[in-house]
Amino acid sequence: MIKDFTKENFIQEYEDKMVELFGTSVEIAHPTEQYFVLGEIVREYVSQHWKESKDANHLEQKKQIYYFSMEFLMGRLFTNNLMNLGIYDVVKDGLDEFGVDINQIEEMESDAGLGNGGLGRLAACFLDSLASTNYIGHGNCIRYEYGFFKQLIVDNKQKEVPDLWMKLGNVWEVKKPKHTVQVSYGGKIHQYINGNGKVKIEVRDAQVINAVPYDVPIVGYETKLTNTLRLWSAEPAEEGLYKDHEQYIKDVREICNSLYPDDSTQEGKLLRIKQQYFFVSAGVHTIIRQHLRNYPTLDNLADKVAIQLNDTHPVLAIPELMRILLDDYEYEWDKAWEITVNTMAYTNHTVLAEALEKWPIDYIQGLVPRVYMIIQEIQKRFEYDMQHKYNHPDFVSKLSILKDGQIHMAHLAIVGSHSVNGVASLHTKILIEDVMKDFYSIMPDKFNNKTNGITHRRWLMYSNPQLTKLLDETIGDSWKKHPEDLSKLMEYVNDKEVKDSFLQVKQRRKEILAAYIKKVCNVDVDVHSIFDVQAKRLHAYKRQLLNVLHIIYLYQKIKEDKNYTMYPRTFIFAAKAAPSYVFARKVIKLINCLAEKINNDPDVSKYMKVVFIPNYGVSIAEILMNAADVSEQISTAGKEASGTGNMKFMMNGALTLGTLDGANVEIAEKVGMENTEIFGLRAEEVAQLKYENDYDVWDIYNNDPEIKKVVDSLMSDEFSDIDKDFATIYEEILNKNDEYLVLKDFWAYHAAQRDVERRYENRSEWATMCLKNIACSGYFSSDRTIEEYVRDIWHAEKLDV
Ligand code: HBZ
Repeated sequence: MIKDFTKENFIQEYEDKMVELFGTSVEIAHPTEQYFVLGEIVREYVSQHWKESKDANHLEQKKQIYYFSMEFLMGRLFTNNLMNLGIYDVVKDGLDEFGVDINQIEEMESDAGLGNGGLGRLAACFLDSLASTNYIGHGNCIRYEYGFFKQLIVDNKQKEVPDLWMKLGNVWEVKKPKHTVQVSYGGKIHQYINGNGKVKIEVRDAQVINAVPYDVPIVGYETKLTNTLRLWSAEPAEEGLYKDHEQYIKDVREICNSLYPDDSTQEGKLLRIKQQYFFVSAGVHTIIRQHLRNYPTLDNLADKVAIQLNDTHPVLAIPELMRILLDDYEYEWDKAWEITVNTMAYTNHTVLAEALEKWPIDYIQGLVPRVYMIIQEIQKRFEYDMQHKYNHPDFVSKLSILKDGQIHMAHLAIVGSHSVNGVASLHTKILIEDVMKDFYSIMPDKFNNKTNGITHRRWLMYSNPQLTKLLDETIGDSWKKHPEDLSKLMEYVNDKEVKDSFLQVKQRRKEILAAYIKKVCNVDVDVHSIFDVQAKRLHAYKRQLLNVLHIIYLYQKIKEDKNYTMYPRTFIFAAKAAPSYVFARKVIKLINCLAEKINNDPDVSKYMKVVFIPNYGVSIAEILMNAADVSEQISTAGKEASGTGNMKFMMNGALTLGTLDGANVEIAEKVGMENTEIFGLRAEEVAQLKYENDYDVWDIYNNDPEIKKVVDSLMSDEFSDIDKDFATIYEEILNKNDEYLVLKDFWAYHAAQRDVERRYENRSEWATMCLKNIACSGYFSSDRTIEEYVRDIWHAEKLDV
């Protein structure tokens, strides 16, 4: 709680600020004015902490952690910041006095949607946990003008429109022009011998672009420590304007225009690399500048700085740091390499071959020629070393960074970092035993697991105040600082009163979600039905299709058999598809078509409704996850690196209906298999099937009339006015031999769904099971994950502000 932040002081300040900024009085101010005034006041308070944090940081000279990520899916910051500062209630009461509803102000804020999905949200959770556990952790990213697209559903199809997240400005950011750095592209390499007889390398005639930082304060929970998320924006540099200034301005503009411009084309790829180099180069420059302000040398950089690379997107940081050490600070290669490797650590988030980044050599060479020279040198030395040690050309070639005209970014990341981690234990096992086994065999010590986590503050305390209250009343509030204390709830899992209260809380959350569904989808859902939620990016391996085909199966059953009954269920989906991903878009259309058909058919809609909530993002997740009874985590085993949605559902008392994939494995371990609904092939079985080529989808299709009927419905006009509208999906299953084993797992999934119904009917046991899930979810707080990164990789110390 901030000293002197009383209701009276707040009211006075609010009135004064309103006059100062807008020359109006609170009573007649527009909601946007209310929003800005409140933002301004809160930012001023935060700034005081920010300053004190920077002072303390400067004085203590603790190790600095930098999280380099092309994405930070922050969501809204208002509630989070007010709550973390401990001033939410004072502000709410103060606003009440003016007749201003705090919720209305909260709703004004746009989600900072600077990310695609799990990887970006993980970065945001990590920032919250770093500050809340008292570590200095800076985020480094791009200030995208437009975040991830806004999804509309028009004629049952996904339509993308730009996400104007900054249309009202961004109350949290502070522009810091004095910390501008320059980033160079292209140019010609020039080598010469300097006065000391040393070979010097310079890039001449490069295109220079200014990188201007915007800093966003990251407020920790019940601590003064306030960290910084630095978002880089591109601006023209004076000297860049001298030739072809129109083209130059265009080049500058496009860098920060939007998140992941389509990279299926050459221009898309080039732009993507430009973006990556932009924030990485700016970030590394700043780190060096900052370090040299505190120390006379860069020799101790790795002792004082840890850079975590969130997937391969920021991996150019490795050759960039080398470049600066070699060219600007005249380090010898070996010393520069030692510093670089000891500073860098890499997190992998996928085992899907198509998602592992590879860039054409000539693109990188053209865009950043000196960086490319360094990558070549890294490759040459690494190859020499390996050849020397193993004398096995085939083996060495498998490890190559440069291969087939491409740069394998993951290989560069592994070679250039001292730590490589997966994000759940199964995922790390697959990296070690399969995807990266050759690297593991020669550098086993680098590899480690860091199971993901989520901030229990945003995902439980703030988004589910009803459950928070129940927990506080039952087990006290130590879990807020020490999430592992949620385990105290184990004592109450059979307590009738607690169970009833939990069911009431869940009911309330379902009503809140139902009201939202009514508002945005105009569908009435039964709050006594089972809320079954699948919310995540749309991708074949996540198998939304399995869920959808099962709904078609139920639909057909109900239609053909008058006696077929089932426990009422609301199937809720939320997902964005990559704009160029044809199959994923079709699945979205299929879900929406099914919803239309089913919800309007009285025979069927008495048993089930289907809802597709558009524009899934952080704010929607905040009302969706905690209203779920069933959490669908049904990826093909071995494909989902971790998942983090699964943890949010669990923490809010939903049953995981899932395969043994990603972090589901650890969820099942912690809470016990009997408190989950696990089904389907295991990762080893999937691997075995593929390895032995022992699966033929046509066997199932031809011999199982019920499945055939479901699949054939995709080729009829049953769910769409357009004939064979879903042929793409049909072909995806049958012509690609059911790559993600949807049909193979179909009956196991159906049996699991039947079992869910059976269990749900026993309300008392269901409540016990949900409470056990909550009690065992403390492990999945990102506070725990951060402590593990600190212990094993970063070796940083806490800062006392
Ligand atoms: O990272 C996700 C994983 O799929 C998920 O299992 C895991 O829980 C999460 C956090 O570790 N991966 C992503 O979100 N990946 C991307 O969004 C991505 C974005 C651009 C790319 C590749 C992947 O070029």
